[in-house]
Amino acid sequence: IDTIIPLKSRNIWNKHQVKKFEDKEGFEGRFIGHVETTLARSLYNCDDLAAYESTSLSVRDNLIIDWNNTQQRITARDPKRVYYLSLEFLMGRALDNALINSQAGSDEPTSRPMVEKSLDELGFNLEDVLKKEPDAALGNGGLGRLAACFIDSMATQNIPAWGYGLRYEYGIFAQKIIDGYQVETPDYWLNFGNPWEIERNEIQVPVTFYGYVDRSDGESTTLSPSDWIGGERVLAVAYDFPVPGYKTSTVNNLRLWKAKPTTEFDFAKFNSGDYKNSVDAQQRAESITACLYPNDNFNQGKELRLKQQYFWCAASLHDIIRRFKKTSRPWSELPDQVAIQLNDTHPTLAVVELQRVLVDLEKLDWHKAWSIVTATFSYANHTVMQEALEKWPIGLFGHLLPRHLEIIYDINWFFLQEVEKKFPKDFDLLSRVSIIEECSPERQVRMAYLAIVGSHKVNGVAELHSELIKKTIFKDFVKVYGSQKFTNVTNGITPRRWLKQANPKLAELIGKALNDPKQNFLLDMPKLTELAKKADDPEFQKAWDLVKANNKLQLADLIKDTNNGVDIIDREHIKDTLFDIQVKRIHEYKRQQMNIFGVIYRYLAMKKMLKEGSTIEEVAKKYPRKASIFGGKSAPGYYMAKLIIKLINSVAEIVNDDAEIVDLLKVVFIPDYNVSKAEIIIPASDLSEHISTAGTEASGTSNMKFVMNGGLIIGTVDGANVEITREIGEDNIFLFGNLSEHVEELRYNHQYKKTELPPELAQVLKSIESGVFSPENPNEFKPLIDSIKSHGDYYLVSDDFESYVATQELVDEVYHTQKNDWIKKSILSVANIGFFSSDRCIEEYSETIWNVEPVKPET
Ligand code: GL7
Repeated sequence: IDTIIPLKSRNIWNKHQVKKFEDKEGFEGRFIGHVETTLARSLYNCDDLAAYESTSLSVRDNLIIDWNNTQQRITARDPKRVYYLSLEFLMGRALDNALINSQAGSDEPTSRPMVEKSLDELGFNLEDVLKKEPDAALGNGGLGRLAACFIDSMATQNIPAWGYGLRYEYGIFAQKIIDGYQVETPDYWLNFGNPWEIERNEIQVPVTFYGYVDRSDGESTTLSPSDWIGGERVLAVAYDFPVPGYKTSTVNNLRLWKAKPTTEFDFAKFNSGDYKNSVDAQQRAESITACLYPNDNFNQGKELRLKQQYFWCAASLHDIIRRFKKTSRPWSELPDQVAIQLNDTHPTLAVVELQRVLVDLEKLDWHKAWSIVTATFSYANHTVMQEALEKWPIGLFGHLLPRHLEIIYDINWFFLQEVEKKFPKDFDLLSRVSIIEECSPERQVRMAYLAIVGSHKVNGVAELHSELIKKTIFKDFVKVYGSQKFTNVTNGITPRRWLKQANPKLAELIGKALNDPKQNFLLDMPKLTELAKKADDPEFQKAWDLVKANNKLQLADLIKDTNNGVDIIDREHIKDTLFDIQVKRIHEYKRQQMNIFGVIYRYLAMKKMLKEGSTIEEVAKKYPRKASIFGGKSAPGYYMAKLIIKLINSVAEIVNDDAEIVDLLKVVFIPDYNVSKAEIIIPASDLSEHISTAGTEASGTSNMKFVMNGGLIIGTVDGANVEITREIGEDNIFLFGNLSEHVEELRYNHQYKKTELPPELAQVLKSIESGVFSPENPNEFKPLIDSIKSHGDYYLVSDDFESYVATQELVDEVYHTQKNDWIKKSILSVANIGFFSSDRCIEEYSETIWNVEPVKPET
């Protein structure tokens, strides 16, 4: 490239080389420059919002310089790259993270303290400025947040990687609680613009839908190059988000696509005065990237969702292929240069699209093309729940993507032949593994099967989960392919956001204890094991406890803010109030209902003691101070989950107002749980609940976040809880409940045998039925009760309730009578949580699945 640019021009560019700011002076110059020119504001009207925007733009300038260098370095070295395709990236806020991850100047490990000082001198408080940023909430829950943690780790480890997703105009809805009910309001997060995105109007990819396949020549078959004559055409415009690594100048890219209409405008309609219809196409195009589907672990099967998926896959693949083609390598080398990771089945159409591009456009032989495709893709499964598995009715599918459906039929045809060769005449097996499900009223495409057949590796997200998929939903594929195709990569979380950013005081304390004031342990989390030496040190325990108490005060502030200024938590007793927290999507399988039943049980028992003449001190001895804190969104159409939210709020109302129990028990529902609230909530937990029915939670990642922040866990033997226990030791976790291998039998018993409710639960359900928590409408919660009593108790609340309650009593005892022991458990847990850094995940994916290596910046 250098030789094409004339020397004169190069000299001018070099003379004006854009430089990063390195110190306070430099930052201030940038800041004021952006206020006055980019924002067209001034000293006299620079408010917190302007300060946020200007700080972001200034920090972004630095990132973009590093971003350019990173991309040039990668282009020059031309290594194998990873593309992480995810429909969700739950990023949260960007500014604080960028300040922590980026270095400016040489002596500070991050640019944060310097910027904080500068802003202070300019008359702003960094914390207030940070709060001006809306969360980028382009995801539902764990799956989307995992993608965000992974791209942080990929940048930190200098992996040449890009994320690809959609730029939703509206992220996950904002949750309001009105009269105890969830009410959804739109999340128009781009209201004030977004300083973190770079609109790339020069990158527009046409994407086609509908239409038909033209085979009028009569010669070709579905296996030979075919002409797809599309109907609707839209454009995908790229928006880039810089992703900075920690303590490295690598800045990777997250590219999100926005749909916009082509300029082909219906002039005939416009001229005939039919203005409304002439802009219809325009509106239809934009609707593709308007909204994130707000379902977690649930497949709704809407055409617009399939459209989103194809739009995103087609645009991303086009981009990936364009980049590959620049290197003029033969197609056979694509898998040596490109690894594409499918985050769940949502991007599985990319498999079909690549086959289409290779066969129809590049004219490769079908089988050559297919071996390139399967060597390029890998697929991560994130759930075993039937209702979450994606299936598309072939009518809908073939209408939207006629050529892709043909290709799927052919992929299936060759796959089934392979199976038939290995297992002749096993027609049952053939129908079980077929990518097309023969079912009434209509046949369906099974996306998970397509993803398996189209990938060279398939992984689950925790050991238990990876074993379960081999034994249940993908059992037949293990038979067909052998078990080598299936592997495990246990999830992880980024310690930069979930320790340093969320809990700076704890990170500092750890840094001191490890003799690592620059906090290099954040890049090498297994180093935390050294902390174990301090677990018995009374001074250290005291400092540890103080950090926790301060975090609890901050959470008390948040609770006050989000509950109309009412101070629910008693600050005087913050240290001896156990903060028991369950924050995650509301779902029957996650069993928030069991948690609130436990709270009711406790409340009833306290009332009973008082009634029978015990003093409040005696009650306090048996049931010491506790705050039961909940948070999480329900899918808007999920009736039972919404009823659980209402029950929690109804219980809160009764319990919190009950003067008789004088603050011994408080119940809180924090509305609109999101990433930035999680950063306040998680560091404040003494105990957190991960109590899914065994075998239902693939991994969970908040369990890791809580432990990394010194909280203990009450949990079932499910998902990553199993490995957390192995790492931190079973003395440091409160496990209870039935094991996954017994779930099937227990469910069977509920269906076909008479089962009794345990008395503890019977009592709780009776109080709900009698209207204690809904005096105006005692029937309000009947569906919740019926699901346990009459509809087979699918989530096995009645089977686990006794051991849950008993384990909670053990928790009380340790927390309130052996506090030093509790703190010791907390320290030991943090000491052994290093395995769950997402850096370790990315290493595993890089080595065992993607076969990529870091490209380090020159130092
Ligand atoms: C999930 C799982 O439910 C969750 O257990 C897991 O931690 C997460 C990331 O692997 O993926 N699967 C899923 O469909 N959603 C999840 O959060 C929405």
